[in-house]
Amino acid sequence: MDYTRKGARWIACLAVALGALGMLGAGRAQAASLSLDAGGSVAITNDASHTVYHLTEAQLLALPTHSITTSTTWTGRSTFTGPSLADILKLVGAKGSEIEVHTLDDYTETIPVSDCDRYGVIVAYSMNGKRLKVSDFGPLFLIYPRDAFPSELSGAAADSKFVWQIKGLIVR
Ligand SMILES: Nc1nc2c(c(=O)[nH]1)N[C@H]1C(S)=C(S)[C@@H](COP(=O)(O)O)O[C@H]1N2
Ligand SMILES: [Mo]
Repeated sequence: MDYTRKGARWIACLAVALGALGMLGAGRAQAASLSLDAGGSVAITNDASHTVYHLTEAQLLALPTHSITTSTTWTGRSTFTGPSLADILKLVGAKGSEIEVHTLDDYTETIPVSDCDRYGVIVAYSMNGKRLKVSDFGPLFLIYPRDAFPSELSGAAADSKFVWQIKGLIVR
């Protein structure tokens, strides 16, 4: 018996197995699972302290999808897809005129609810058919039809509305 060769083969097998596990782990870490907390002036809550309604990935994916094809300051002309902000607000029974959008990187931007009607704003979870990674504007990215309203939605002030890494909404 050649124990040295057998040992080497065993180590090679182990390395392949560990490599596969590592890739699985990385894949799962990258796959941005979707969730969104809606708080403030909402009609329904489902958390212990009755302050927010936590939308699960399944709920977000079950909402009708809308697509906006536009360029942004960070991305070339692409098709973004996800539920409309209006449908999310309807689902939680939002009663207010402004929405504070909160992100994983602790950025906050306040947008008027009237943007829903005016621009058909969507909360995108995919770009060109691929789910957005946290490292690439995911898991949720507020998208406005910039190319359709260039004068209103271009420039530094408008850029602040394109909020990525969204984790929650507070209705005011
Ligand atoms: N998640 C997240 N989205 C964000 C921001 C942020 O800090 N975090 N900054 C906003 C603001 S104020 C502007 S002007 C642009 C900034 O884009 P930049 O970081 O490429 O300059 O993105 C907007 N979206
Ligand atoms: Mo900004």
